[in-house]
Amino acid sequence: MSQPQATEANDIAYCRSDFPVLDQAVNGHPLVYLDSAASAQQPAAVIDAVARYQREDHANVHRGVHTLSHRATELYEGARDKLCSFINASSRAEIIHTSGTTESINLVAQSYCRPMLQAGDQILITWLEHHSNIVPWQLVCEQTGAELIVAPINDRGEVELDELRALMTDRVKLLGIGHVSNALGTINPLLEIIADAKQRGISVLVDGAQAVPHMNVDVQALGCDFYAFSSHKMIGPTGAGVLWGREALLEAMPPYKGGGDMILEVNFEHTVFNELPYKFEAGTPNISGMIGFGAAVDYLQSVGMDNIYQHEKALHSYMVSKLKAIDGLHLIGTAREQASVQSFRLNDIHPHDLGTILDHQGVAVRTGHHCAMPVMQRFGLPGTTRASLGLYNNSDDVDQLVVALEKARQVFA
Ligand code: C6P
Repeated sequence: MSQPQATEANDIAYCRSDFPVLDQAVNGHPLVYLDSAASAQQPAAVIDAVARYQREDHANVHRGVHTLSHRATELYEGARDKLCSFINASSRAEIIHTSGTTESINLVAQSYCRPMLQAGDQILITWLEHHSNIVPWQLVCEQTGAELIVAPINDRGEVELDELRALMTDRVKLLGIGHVSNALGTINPLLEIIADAKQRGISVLVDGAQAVPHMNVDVQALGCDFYAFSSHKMIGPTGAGVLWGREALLEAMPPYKGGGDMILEVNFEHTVFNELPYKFEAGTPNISGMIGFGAAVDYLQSVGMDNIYQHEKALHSYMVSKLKAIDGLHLIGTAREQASVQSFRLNDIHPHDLGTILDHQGVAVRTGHHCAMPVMQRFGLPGTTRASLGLYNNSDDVDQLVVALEKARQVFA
Protein backbone atom coordinates (compact mmCIF):
# COMPACT_ATOMS: atom_id res chain seq x y z
CA MET A 1 0.00 0.00 0.00
CA SER A 2 1.34 3.45 -0.84
CA GLN A 3 1.61 5.43 2.38
CA PRO A 4 1.05 9.17 2.27
CA GLN A 5 4.17 11.11 3.16
CA ALA A 6 3.48 13.50 6.03
CA THR A 7 5.18 16.84 5.76
CA GLU A 8 3.81 18.27 8.99
CA ALA A 9 0.87 17.58 11.27
CA ASN A 10 -2.47 18.56 9.74
CA ASP A 11 -0.89 19.28 6.38
CA ILE A 12 -2.52 16.50 4.42
CA ALA A 13 -2.71 18.20 1.05
CA TYR A 14 -0.04 15.73 -0.05
CA CYS A 15 -2.78 13.06 -0.05
CA ARG A 16 -4.13 14.38 -3.28
CA SER A 17 -1.62 12.64 -5.51
CA ASP A 18 -2.70 9.29 -4.03
CA PHE A 19 -6.11 9.69 -5.73
CA PRO A 20 -5.59 8.99 -9.45
CA VAL A 21 -9.06 10.13 -10.56
CA LEU A 22 -8.35 13.68 -9.43
CA ASP A 23 -5.57 14.04 -11.96
CA GLN A 24 -7.69 14.78 -15.02
CA ALA A 25 -9.39 17.56 -16.93
CA VAL A 26 -13.19 17.71 -17.17
CA ASN A 27 -14.71 19.87 -19.87
CA GLY A 28 -11.29 21.37 -20.51
CA HIS A 29 -10.67 22.35 -16.87
CA PRO A 30 -8.74 20.60 -14.10
CA LEU A 31 -11.24 18.51 -12.14
CA VAL A 32 -12.38 20.07 -8.88
CA TYR A 33 -14.19 17.32 -7.01
CA LEU A 34 -16.53 18.73 -4.36
CA ASP A 35 -19.01 15.86 -4.10
CA SER A 36 -17.42 13.58 -1.53
CA ALA A 37 -20.61 13.48 0.56
CA ALA A 38 -22.28 11.63 -2.32
CA SER A 39 -19.33 9.32 -2.90
CA ALA A 40 -15.68 9.88 -2.04
CA GLN A 41 -12.86 9.15 -4.47
CA GLN A 42 -10.58 6.17 -3.87
CA PRO A 43 -6.80 6.23 -3.35
CA ALA A 44 -4.56 3.93 -5.38
CA ALA A 45 -4.08 1.83 -2.25
CA VAL A 46 -7.77 0.88 -2.30
CA ILE A 47 -7.94 0.38 -6.06
CA ASP A 48 -4.80 -1.80 -5.92
CA ALA A 49 -6.06 -3.89 -2.98
CA VAL A 50 -9.24 -4.72 -4.89
CA ALA A 51 -7.35 -5.41 -8.14
CA ARG A 52 -4.80 -7.61 -6.35
CA TYR A 53 -7.58 -9.65 -4.80
CA GLN A 54 -9.34 -10.02 -8.16
CA ARG A 55 -6.12 -11.03 -9.91
CA GLU A 56 -4.60 -13.33 -7.30
CA ASP A 57 -6.98 -14.40 -4.58
CA HIS A 58 -10.57 -14.42 -5.79
CA ALA A 59 -12.77 -17.25 -4.49
CA ASN A 60 -15.88 -17.54 -2.35
CA VAL A 61 -15.43 -17.06 1.39
CA HIS A 62 -16.13 -19.40 4.35
CA ARG A 63 -16.88 -22.27 1.97
CA GLY A 64 -13.82 -23.79 0.37
CA VAL A 65 -11.01 -25.93 1.73
CA HIS A 66 -8.78 -24.76 -1.10
CA THR A 67 -6.06 -22.16 -0.84
CA LEU A 68 -7.76 -19.35 -2.73
CA SER A 69 -10.87 -19.62 -0.58
CA HIS A 70 -8.71 -19.46 2.53
CA ARG A 71 -6.92 -16.39 1.22
CA ALA A 72 -10.17 -14.67 0.24
CA THR A 73 -11.65 -15.47 3.66
CA GLU A 74 -8.59 -14.13 5.44
CA LEU A 75 -8.73 -10.84 3.52
CA TYR A 76 -12.50 -10.51 3.93
CA GLU A 77 -12.41 -11.25 7.67
CA GLY A 78 -9.33 -9.06 8.03
CA ALA A 79 -11.47 -6.13 6.92
CA ARG A 80 -13.91 -6.91 9.74
CA ASP A 81 -11.07 -6.74 12.27
CA LYS A 82 -9.91 -3.41 10.88
CA LEU A 83 -13.43 -1.97 11.02
CA CYS A 84 -13.86 -3.29 14.55
CA SER A 85 -10.86 -1.40 15.85
CA PHE A 86 -11.57 1.66 13.66
CA ILE A 87 -14.86 2.39 15.45
CA ASN A 88 -13.75 0.80 18.75
CA ALA A 89 -16.38 -1.95 18.77
CA SER A 90 -15.96 -4.33 21.68
CA SER A 91 -16.02 -7.44 19.49
CA ARG A 92 -15.78 -8.43 15.82
CA ALA A 93 -19.12 -10.22 16.32
CA GLU A 94 -20.68 -6.76 16.44
CA ILE A 95 -19.50 -5.80 12.94
CA ILE A 96 -22.18 -6.87 10.45
CA HIS A 97 -21.12 -6.49 6.83
CA THR A 98 -23.93 -4.95 4.79
CA SER A 99 -24.27 -3.26 1.42
CA GLY A 100 -24.23 0.16 3.10
CA THR A 101 -25.97 2.51 5.49
CA THR A 102 -29.35 2.00 3.85
CA GLU A 103 -29.30 -1.76 4.33
CA SER A 104 -27.95 -1.40 7.86
CA ILE A 105 -30.87 0.79 8.89
CA ASN A 106 -33.42 -1.47 7.19
CA LEU A 107 -31.90 -4.42 9.05
CA VAL A 108 -32.50 -2.73 12.40
CA ALA A 109 -36.02 -1.64 11.41
CA GLN A 110 -37.00 -5.17 10.41
CA SER A 111 -35.03 -7.38 12.81
CA TYR A 112 -34.92 -5.24 15.94
CA CYS A 113 -38.01 -3.03 15.75
CA ARG A 114 -40.58 -5.05 13.87
CA PRO A 115 -40.79 -7.93 16.38
CA MET A 116 -41.12 -5.59 19.38
CA LEU A 117 -43.24 -2.70 18.08
CA GLN A 118 -46.95 -2.57 18.88
CA ALA A 119 -49.72 -0.21 17.90
CA GLY A 120 -49.30 3.02 19.85
CA ASP A 121 -45.50 2.75 20.11
CA GLN A 122 -43.41 5.47 18.50
CA ILE A 123 -40.18 5.79 16.53
CA LEU A 124 -38.53 9.18 16.92
CA ILE A 125 -36.39 10.84 14.23
CA THR A 126 -35.47 14.45 13.35
CA TRP A 127 -36.17 16.76 10.42
CA LEU A 128 -32.52 16.50 9.42
CA GLU A 129 -32.64 12.89 8.34
CA HIS A 130 -31.67 11.38 5.00
CA HIS A 131 -34.45 9.32 3.36
CA SER A 132 -32.56 6.18 4.45
CA ASN A 133 -33.25 7.16 8.05
CA ILE A 134 -36.92 7.97 7.38
CA VAL A 135 -38.44 5.45 4.99
CA PRO A 136 -37.34 2.22 6.78
CA TRP A 137 -39.10 3.55 9.91
CA GLN A 138 -42.22 4.47 7.92
CA LEU A 139 -42.33 0.92 6.56
CA VAL A 140 -42.02 -0.71 9.96
CA CYS A 141 -44.59 1.68 11.42
CA GLU A 142 -47.05 0.67 8.70
CA GLN A 143 -46.33 -2.99 9.42
CA THR A 144 -46.87 -2.70 13.17
CA GLY A 145 -49.26 0.20 13.77
CA ALA A 146 -46.54 2.24 15.43
CA GLU A 147 -46.18 5.97 14.77
CA LEU A 148 -43.27 7.97 13.36
CA ILE A 149 -42.68 11.28 15.15
CA VAL A 150 -40.22 13.99 14.16
CA ALA A 151 -38.23 16.51 16.20
CA PRO A 152 -37.97 19.96 14.56
CA ILE A 153 -34.86 21.90 13.52
CA ASN A 154 -34.15 25.63 13.74
CA ASP A 155 -33.23 28.09 10.96
CA ARG A 156 -29.54 27.24 11.29
CA GLY A 157 -30.32 23.60 10.67
CA GLU A 158 -29.79 22.42 14.25
CA VAL A 159 -32.06 19.98 16.05
CA GLU A 160 -34.22 21.76 18.66
CA LEU A 161 -32.90 19.86 21.65
CA ASP A 162 -35.64 20.83 24.10
CA GLU A 163 -38.30 19.68 21.67
CA LEU A 164 -36.41 16.48 20.95
CA ARG A 165 -36.25 15.76 24.68
CA ALA A 166 -39.94 16.56 25.11
CA LEU A 167 -40.77 13.94 22.49
CA MET A 168 -38.79 11.24 24.36
CA THR A 169 -41.74 9.71 26.21
CA ASP A 170 -42.42 6.13 27.32
CA ARG A 171 -44.06 5.47 23.98
CA VAL A 172 -40.80 5.95 22.04
CA LYS A 173 -38.99 2.66 21.45
CA LEU A 174 -36.17 3.88 19.24
CA LEU A 175 -34.49 7.14 18.26
CA GLY A 176 -33.01 7.15 14.75
CA ILE A 177 -30.66 10.11 14.34
CA GLY A 178 -27.94 11.18 11.93
CA HIS A 179 -24.49 11.94 13.31
CA VAL A 180 -23.87 14.51 10.56
CA SER A 181 -26.54 15.89 8.20
CA ASN A 182 -25.74 15.19 4.55
CA ALA A 183 -27.77 18.18 3.32
CA LEU A 184 -26.64 20.83 5.83
CA GLY A 185 -23.49 19.46 7.46
CA THR A 186 -24.88 19.87 10.98
CA ILE A 187 -22.98 17.80 13.56
CA ASN A 188 -25.48 16.68 16.18
CA PRO A 189 -24.43 16.77 19.86
CA LEU A 190 -24.79 13.00 20.03
CA LEU A 191 -23.25 12.34 23.43
CA GLU A 192 -25.87 14.52 25.08
CA ILE A 193 -28.76 13.29 22.94
CA ILE A 194 -27.89 9.60 23.36
CA ALA A 195 -27.48 10.00 27.14
CA ASP A 196 -30.94 11.59 27.35
CA ALA A 197 -32.52 8.84 25.25
CA LYS A 198 -30.85 6.01 27.15
CA GLN A 199 -31.90 7.54 30.47
CA ARG A 200 -35.47 7.24 29.25
CA GLY A 201 -34.97 3.63 28.13
CA ILE A 202 -34.99 4.48 24.41
CA SER A 203 -32.75 2.53 22.02
CA VAL A 204 -30.65 4.65 19.66
CA LEU A 205 -29.59 4.03 16.08
CA VAL A 206 -27.09 6.48 14.63
CA ASP A 207 -26.85 7.05 10.88
CA GLY A 208 -23.12 7.67 10.68
CA ALA A 209 -22.79 7.79 6.88
CA GLN A 210 -21.48 11.36 6.89
CA ALA A 211 -19.49 11.18 10.12
CA VAL A 212 -17.17 8.16 9.96
CA PRO A 213 -15.25 9.47 6.91
CA HIS A 214 -14.44 12.77 8.61
CA MET A 215 -13.87 12.29 12.35
CA ASN A 216 -12.93 9.79 15.02
CA VAL A 217 -15.95 7.70 15.92
CA ASP A 218 -15.95 5.54 19.06
CA VAL A 219 -19.21 3.63 19.29
CA GLN A 220 -18.63 2.59 22.89
CA ALA A 221 -17.97 6.17 23.99
CA LEU A 222 -21.09 7.37 22.14
CA GLY A 223 -23.27 4.93 24.07
CA CYS A 224 -25.67 4.21 21.20
CA ASP A 225 -27.07 0.77 20.35
CA PHE A 226 -26.60 0.68 16.59
CA TYR A 227 -24.34 2.66 14.24
CA ALA A 228 -24.60 2.46 10.42
CA PHE A 229 -22.11 3.59 7.76
CA SER A 230 -21.01 3.07 4.14
CA SER A 231 -17.64 2.29 2.56
CA HIS A 232 -18.04 4.50 -0.51
CA LYS A 233 -18.28 7.68 1.57
CA MET A 234 -15.01 6.80 3.27
CA ILE A 235 -12.83 6.35 0.18
CA GLY A 236 -13.75 2.67 -0.20
CA PRO A 237 -15.74 0.81 -2.87
CA THR A 238 -19.50 1.07 -3.35
CA GLY A 239 -21.93 -1.62 -2.19
CA ALA A 240 -20.20 -2.28 1.14
CA GLY A 241 -21.00 -1.00 4.60
CA VAL A 242 -21.39 -1.87 8.25
CA LEU A 243 -24.02 -2.18 10.87
CA TRP A 244 -22.46 -2.06 14.30
CA GLY A 245 -24.77 -3.21 17.08
CA ARG A 246 -24.43 -4.19 20.72
CA GLU A 247 -23.74 -7.89 20.84
CA ALA A 248 -26.55 -8.70 23.29
CA LEU A 249 -29.10 -6.95 21.07
CA LEU A 250 -27.81 -8.61 17.89
CA GLU A 251 -27.87 -12.01 19.63
CA ALA A 252 -31.53 -11.58 20.49
CA MET A 253 -32.59 -10.38 17.03
CA PRO A 254 -33.90 -12.75 14.35
CA PRO A 255 -32.03 -12.88 11.02
CA TYR A 256 -32.86 -10.21 8.45
CA LYS A 257 -32.42 -12.44 5.39
CA GLY A 258 -32.30 -16.19 4.98
CA GLY A 259 -29.84 -18.11 2.81
CA GLY A 260 -26.38 -19.61 2.70
CA ASP A 261 -23.71 -18.75 5.28
CA MET A 262 -26.19 -17.56 7.92
CA ILE A 263 -26.95 -21.14 9.03
CA LEU A 264 -25.29 -23.92 11.00
CA GLU A 265 -27.79 -26.62 10.09
CA VAL A 266 -30.83 -26.81 7.82
CA ASN A 267 -33.54 -29.41 7.46
CA PHE A 268 -37.08 -28.94 6.25
CA GLU A 269 -38.47 -28.72 9.76
CA HIS A 270 -35.96 -26.41 11.33
CA THR A 271 -32.90 -24.26 10.73
CA VAL A 272 -30.17 -23.49 13.27
CA PHE A 273 -28.78 -20.05 12.61
CA ASN A 274 -25.10 -19.25 12.52
CA GLU A 275 -23.37 -17.27 15.26
CA LEU A 276 -22.74 -13.54 15.05
CA PRO A 277 -21.91 -11.78 12.83
CA TYR A 278 -22.73 -14.41 10.16
CA LYS A 279 -26.38 -14.73 11.24
CA PHE A 280 -26.96 -11.44 9.44
CA GLU A 281 -24.83 -12.14 6.36
CA ALA A 282 -26.89 -14.41 4.11
CA GLY A 283 -25.52 -15.27 0.68
CA THR A 284 -22.19 -14.54 -0.97
CA PRO A 285 -21.12 -11.11 0.29
CA ASN A 286 -19.43 -8.25 -1.52
CA ILE A 287 -15.99 -9.78 -0.96
CA SER A 288 -13.92 -7.41 -3.08
CA GLY A 289 -15.86 -4.42 -1.72
CA MET A 290 -15.15 -5.36 1.87
CA ILE A 291 -11.46 -5.98 1.09
CA GLY A 292 -11.31 -2.52 -0.48
CA PHE A 293 -13.12 -1.16 2.58
CA GLY A 294 -10.40 -2.63 4.79
CA ALA A 295 -7.75 -0.95 2.64
CA ALA A 296 -9.66 2.34 2.93
CA VAL A 297 -9.59 2.07 6.72
CA ASP A 298 -5.82 1.45 6.59
CA TYR A 299 -5.39 4.54 4.46
CA LEU A 300 -7.57 6.78 6.66
CA GLN A 301 -5.70 5.61 9.74
CA SER A 302 -2.35 6.24 8.13
CA VAL A 303 -3.36 9.85 7.50
CA GLY A 304 -5.02 10.10 10.92
CA MET A 305 -8.68 10.90 11.57
CA ASP A 306 -7.77 13.90 13.74
CA ASN A 307 -5.62 15.30 10.94
CA ILE A 308 -8.47 14.76 8.46
CA TYR A 309 -10.95 16.47 10.78
CA GLN A 310 -8.69 19.49 11.35
CA HIS A 311 -7.83 19.81 7.66
CA GLU A 312 -11.45 19.67 6.54
CA LYS A 313 -12.59 22.02 9.30
CA ALA A 314 -10.06 24.67 8.27
CA LEU A 315 -10.94 24.23 4.60
CA HIS A 316 -14.65 24.47 5.34
CA SER A 317 -14.11 27.75 7.23
CA TYR A 318 -12.12 29.06 4.28
CA MET A 319 -14.87 27.98 1.87
CA VAL A 320 -17.59 29.62 3.96
CA SER A 321 -15.67 32.91 4.14
CA LYS A 322 -15.23 32.88 0.35
CA LEU A 323 -18.85 31.94 -0.36
CA LYS A 324 -20.17 34.66 1.94
CA ALA A 325 -18.33 37.25 -0.13
CA ILE A 326 -20.20 36.31 -3.31
CA ASP A 327 -23.01 38.71 -4.14
CA GLY A 328 -26.40 36.96 -4.07
CA LEU A 329 -25.14 33.78 -2.42
CA HIS A 330 -27.12 32.48 0.57
CA LEU A 331 -25.77 29.75 2.80
CA ILE A 332 -28.31 27.08 3.72
CA GLY A 333 -27.24 25.38 6.92
CA THR A 334 -25.23 27.48 9.34
CA ALA A 335 -25.08 25.20 12.37
CA ARG A 336 -22.60 26.13 15.08
CA GLU A 337 -21.04 22.69 14.73
CA GLN A 338 -20.70 21.88 11.06
CA ALA A 339 -18.82 19.26 9.09
CA SER A 340 -17.19 19.84 5.71
CA VAL A 341 -20.47 20.11 3.80
CA GLN A 342 -21.98 23.40 2.63
CA SER A 343 -25.33 23.93 0.93
CA PHE A 344 -26.18 27.25 -0.69
CA ARG A 345 -28.36 29.08 -3.21
CA LEU A 346 -27.13 31.65 -5.71
CA ASN A 347 -29.78 34.29 -6.42
CA ASP A 348 -32.78 32.46 -7.87
CA ILE A 349 -30.74 30.22 -10.16
CA HIS A 350 -32.11 26.70 -10.11
CA PRO A 351 -29.54 24.40 -8.45
CA HIS A 352 -29.52 22.02 -11.42
CA ASP A 353 -28.73 24.91 -13.80
CA LEU A 354 -26.02 26.12 -11.45
CA GLY A 355 -24.56 22.62 -11.14
CA THR A 356 -24.44 22.31 -14.91
CA ILE A 357 -22.62 25.63 -15.33
CA LEU A 358 -20.14 24.60 -12.63
CA ASP A 359 -19.59 21.25 -14.35
CA HIS A 360 -18.78 23.07 -17.59
CA GLN A 361 -15.91 24.58 -15.60
CA GLY A 362 -14.74 21.26 -14.22
CA VAL A 363 -16.34 21.73 -10.79
CA ALA A 364 -18.35 18.73 -9.51
CA VAL A 365 -20.99 19.52 -6.87
CA ARG A 366 -24.30 17.91 -5.99
CA THR A 367 -27.58 19.70 -6.65
CA GLY A 368 -31.19 18.98 -5.70
CA HIS A 369 -32.82 17.65 -2.55
CA HIS A 370 -29.88 15.42 -1.54
CA CYS A 371 -32.27 12.60 -0.55
CA ALA A 372 -33.40 14.81 2.32
CA MET A 373 -36.66 16.26 1.02
CA PRO A 374 -38.02 17.20 4.47
CA VAL A 375 -34.95 19.41 5.02
CA MET A 376 -35.69 21.21 1.76
CA GLN A 377 -39.35 21.56 2.76
CA ARG A 378 -38.27 23.04 6.10
CA PHE A 379 -36.37 25.78 4.24
CA GLY A 380 -39.08 26.18 1.57
CA LEU A 381 -36.69 25.21 -1.21
CA PRO A 382 -36.88 22.67 -4.03
CA GLY A 383 -33.18 22.03 -3.58
CA THR A 384 -29.74 23.49 -2.97
CA THR A 385 -26.28 23.32 -4.45
CA ARG A 386 -23.95 21.42 -2.13
CA ALA A 387 -20.17 21.52 -2.04
CA SER A 388 -18.70 18.77 0.13
CA LEU A 389 -15.03 18.39 0.97
CA GLY A 390 -12.81 15.37 1.38
CA LEU A 391 -9.33 14.86 2.78
CA TYR A 392 -7.86 15.39 -0.72
CA ASN A 393 -9.35 18.85 -1.31
CA ASN A 394 -7.33 22.04 -0.89
CA SER A 395 -7.80 25.80 -1.02
CA ASP A 396 -7.22 25.82 -4.80
CA ASP A 397 -10.38 23.73 -5.16
CA VAL A 398 -12.33 26.31 -3.17
CA ASP A 399 -10.86 29.15 -5.22
CA GLN A 400 -11.90 27.37 -8.44
CA LEU A 401 -15.41 26.93 -7.06
CA VAL A 402 -15.61 30.64 -6.34
CA VAL A 403 -14.39 31.58 -9.84
CA ALA A 404 -16.96 29.20 -11.36
CA LEU A 405 -19.76 30.64 -9.20
CA GLU A 406 -18.86 34.20 -10.19
CA LYS A 407 -19.01 33.15 -13.82
CA ALA A 408 -22.41 31.48 -13.29
CA ARG A 409 -23.69 34.65 -11.63
CA GLN A 410 -22.72 36.65 -14.72
CA VAL A 411 -24.27 34.07 -17.09
CA PHE A 412 -27.60 34.31 -15.26
CA ALA A 413 -27.47 38.09 -14.62
N1 C6P B 1 -26.04 10.28 0.97
C1 C6P B 1 -25.51 12.14 -0.49
O1 C6P B 1 -25.22 12.64 -1.57
P1 C6P B 1 -25.94 4.57 1.13
O2 C6P B 1 -26.55 4.97 -0.18
O3 C6P B 1 -26.69 3.44 1.76
O4 C6P B 1 -24.48 4.33 1.05
O5 C6P B 1 -26.06 5.84 2.09
C2 C6P B 1 -27.31 6.42 2.32
C3 C6P B 1 -27.17 7.60 3.23
C4 C6P B 1 -27.65 7.52 4.52
N2 C6P B 1 -27.51 8.53 5.39
C5 C6P B 1 -26.88 9.66 5.06
C6 C6P B 1 -26.71 10.73 6.08
C7 C6P B 1 -26.38 9.81 3.77
O6 C6P B 1 -25.75 10.94 3.44
C8 C6P B 1 -26.54 8.78 2.83
C9 C6P B 1 -26.10 8.94 1.40
C10 C6P B 1 -25.56 10.63 -0.36
O7 C6P B 1 -25.74 12.83 0.49
C11 C6P B 1 -26.32 10.02 -1.49
S1 C6P B 1 -28.04 10.34 -1.39
